[in-house]
Amino acid sequence: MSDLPAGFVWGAATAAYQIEGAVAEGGRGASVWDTFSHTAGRIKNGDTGDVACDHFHRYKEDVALMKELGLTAYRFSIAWPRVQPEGRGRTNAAGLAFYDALTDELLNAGIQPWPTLFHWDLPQALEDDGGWLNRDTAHRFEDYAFAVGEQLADRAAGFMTLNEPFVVMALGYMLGIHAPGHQLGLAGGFASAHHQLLAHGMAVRALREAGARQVGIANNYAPAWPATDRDADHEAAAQLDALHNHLFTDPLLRGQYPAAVLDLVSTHAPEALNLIQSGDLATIAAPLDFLGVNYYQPDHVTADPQSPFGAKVEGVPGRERTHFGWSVVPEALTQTLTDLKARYGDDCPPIYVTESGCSQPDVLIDGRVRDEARSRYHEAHLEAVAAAIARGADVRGYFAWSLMDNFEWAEGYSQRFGLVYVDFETQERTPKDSFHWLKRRIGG
Ligand code: NCW
Repeated sequence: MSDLPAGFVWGAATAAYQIEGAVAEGGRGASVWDTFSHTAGRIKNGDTGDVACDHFHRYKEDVALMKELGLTAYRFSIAWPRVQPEGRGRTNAAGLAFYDALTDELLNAGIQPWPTLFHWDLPQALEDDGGWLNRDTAHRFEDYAFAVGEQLADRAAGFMTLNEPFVVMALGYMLGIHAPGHQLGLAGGFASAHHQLLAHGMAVRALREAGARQVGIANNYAPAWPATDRDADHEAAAQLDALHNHLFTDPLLRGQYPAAVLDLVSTHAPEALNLIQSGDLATIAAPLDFLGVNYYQPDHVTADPQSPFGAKVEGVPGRERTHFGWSVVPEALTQTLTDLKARYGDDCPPIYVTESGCSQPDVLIDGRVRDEARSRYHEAHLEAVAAAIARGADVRGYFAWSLMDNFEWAEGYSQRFGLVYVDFETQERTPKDSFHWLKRRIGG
């Protein structure tokens, strides 16, 4: 077991729509995920986030579990439609009050609050006006960020603007697997990317104006590994690498889009490039205090001309798989972290692993969940972080995904990622064996 640096942040992460429930309480407006999950055929077993983990009512119990685990930080997201039910204009005092109370509860438990402003639950009212295809959504996000900043900046340890804008683009706007369910190819994909990036830059500005101390983003990264030595697979991997790993980072840290993405868009959707206005990249490149890295598995890539990405991603042969079918490849986390250092050098801010974890086929038997595979997963990925630090990456913390089992988007409740088991019938929480393992690991 390697040592991690002094002051290393030990966290767990969740997201509002995945845990809160109470979708019609406290003046909350509808989000794209309410609409999507209530559309027949979109979510496995017809599940919705209407109740989820009922965290809105049970947050005190959940914070007590975090304290028991020994966390020093908790990453949660704020539901934009709780704060601005119509996505614009008036703020809803009851919505802000919930996050205020959660923040105080965390601080009283000695846990740093790390809020994310957008973890996919766009107000439906904004989607009705085009969502991330509409440049105005970025301006609306700036207003929302300022409102949250005014409320929480005095107490939040680190703000993240967006969670995984790549996944919103890929699954929400290109493949239609996530809300809002669009299949728009590269033209719509790039529009959603540019407007999310612009929203990020504007929100950084707004958060700083409101007094925020540490501001970053939580991006999703995956090293792109060609499945074979064929040239076509190498080319497809390079293209996916640009879309997945560089599109949402080069503009932030270098103030420019990756050349490979510009080439791709100018070939397949040249009109989308007109969305970039002068000054946008300077806004997007607002200095960051940290970079959040969400990591799950590498992209193991085969060329696929049918895909809007030109690539098909499959598991890595010969490797253990999670219940979701994702490959367990800790050394690809080390590579992710050292690749960031190699590409951006001193322009790369300090890194936090803002998500890492696995779903497992957990069962509760006699009050116990024996999820040894999850403990091994986190242990191996913490070792992977230590290896990256030894190679010069400045990694300052690790947030396990997730604190508790929750609504796993298109998979509904069928994929359990938690350190805490949730019985969705009774809402009873049971710490899994991995919870006890992590508690010992944090305790050193
Ligand atoms: S679905 C997803 N997740 C899971 C989710 O629970 C969490 O909210 C997310 O931040 C666990 O962590 C993230 N990620 C989707 C990765 C899919 C990448 C698809 C690439 C298509 C080319």
